[in-house]
Amino acid sequence: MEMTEFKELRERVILVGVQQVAGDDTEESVRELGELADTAGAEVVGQVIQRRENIHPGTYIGKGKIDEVRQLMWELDATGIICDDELSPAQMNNLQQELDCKVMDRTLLILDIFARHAVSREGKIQVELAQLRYRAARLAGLGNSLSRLGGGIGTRGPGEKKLEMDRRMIRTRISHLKKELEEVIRHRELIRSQRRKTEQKIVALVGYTSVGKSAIFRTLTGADVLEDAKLFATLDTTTRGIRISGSQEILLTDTVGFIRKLPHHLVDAFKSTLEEVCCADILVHVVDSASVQMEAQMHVVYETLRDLEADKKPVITVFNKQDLLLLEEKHGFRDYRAEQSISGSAHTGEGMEELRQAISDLLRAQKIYIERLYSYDKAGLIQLIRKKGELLEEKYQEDGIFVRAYVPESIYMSV
Ligand SMILES: Nc1nc2c(ncn2[C@@H]2O[C@H](COP(=O)(O)OP(=O)(O)OP(=O)(O)O)[C@@H](O)[C@H]2O)c(=O)[nH]1
Ligand SMILES: [Mg+2]
Repeated sequence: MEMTEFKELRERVILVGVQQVAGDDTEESVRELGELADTAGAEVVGQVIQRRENIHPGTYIGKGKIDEVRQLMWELDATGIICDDELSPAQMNNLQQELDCKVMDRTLLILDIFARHAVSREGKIQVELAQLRYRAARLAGLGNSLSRLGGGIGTRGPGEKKLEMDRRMIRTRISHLKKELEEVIRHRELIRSQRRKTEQKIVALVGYTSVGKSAIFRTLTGADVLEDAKLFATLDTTTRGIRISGSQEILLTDTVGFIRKLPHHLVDAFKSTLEEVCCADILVHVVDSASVQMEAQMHVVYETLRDLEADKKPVITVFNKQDLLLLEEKHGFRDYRAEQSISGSAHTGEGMEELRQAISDLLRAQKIYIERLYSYDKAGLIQLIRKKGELLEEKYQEDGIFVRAYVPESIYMSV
């Protein structure tokens, strides 16, 4: 089937969720789904949450609820629904038949947002692959659903490219993308091994989405990375070398925000963008201290870090957005899982110097302090210290060069 250009109508959607346990986080999850829909450019016109013990295997929600949704769609003039969990191909098909409208789910929505935010070649390939796999499994139901509006959520590929719908084309495209991905990964490995040789320390900013990681990255680097109120503004890790204090240099890397209920095959697809987290020496956990969901979000972050097997790394937690708090709310922010807690604001700059200092101190703790006198014919060793360690002082004396420095363990024995 050929996709032609359509003018994009603003979709009017109803959110549909299932609460399996009373008092669980379904409501918060559906609220977040609404934000995701907004990020994807749709208008949320209503919401339906069904309490039932199990998700209906055939239609996601029960028969009675379907009737209720159908009625609501009509009343609110909605163009589609978005379910808060990933629908099976059968559920998508059945709902589509029952409701005769565009049926979407959380995964389709997240993929759509990812598609528009992916920046790097690798990010784009990963997103397109995930989209095509999702699509290939649901071609029948999804095909009807997507042709209904001609465009909108679910039809956008990386770089606003329209997606093709034909099964055979999908297969060819997938195998092509896989080859390209291998190539990109090989290249990245190369760069990474070079980076390891120079012993540069890597500090990664992690945290829930929209907490201000990119804002802090910007403040620390002066770099122009995308900072956006929309969810998932950062899809690819961005890495910059910065001087953290004195002659101490680090690679600072910004990462994509974590989120609850990120579908598992997506976690896999995007692990590569989070690999920076796995090879980091220090994690800076950014928290939105103005959010009522702060604790829950921190929990999701630590769970995700455990999934990534990065939960043993030293953490500095920054309680960001302090500027949004009233004076009496600014008290005792402390994360007991972290080496250090800092209250700050990327916007006012509060706490940023403290953060630099904390990173610097932690890195120093991982290095060994030396005070030595080198004869002039050993000057080459000082060059090595300068390159791999942190030279604090060098004094040219009659009897040689006096050096104070922090050196990494790897060269401690040889200098
Ligand atoms: N008031 C206030 N707003 C902030 C602060 N830091 C970030 N923001 C705002 O919070 C929103 C999200 O900031 P980002 O830096 O894009 O958040 P992020 O954590 O990088 O988000 P993702 O990349 O989507 O994971 C933006 O609208 C920022 O302007 C802060 O210290 N104070
Ligand atoms: Mg960001």
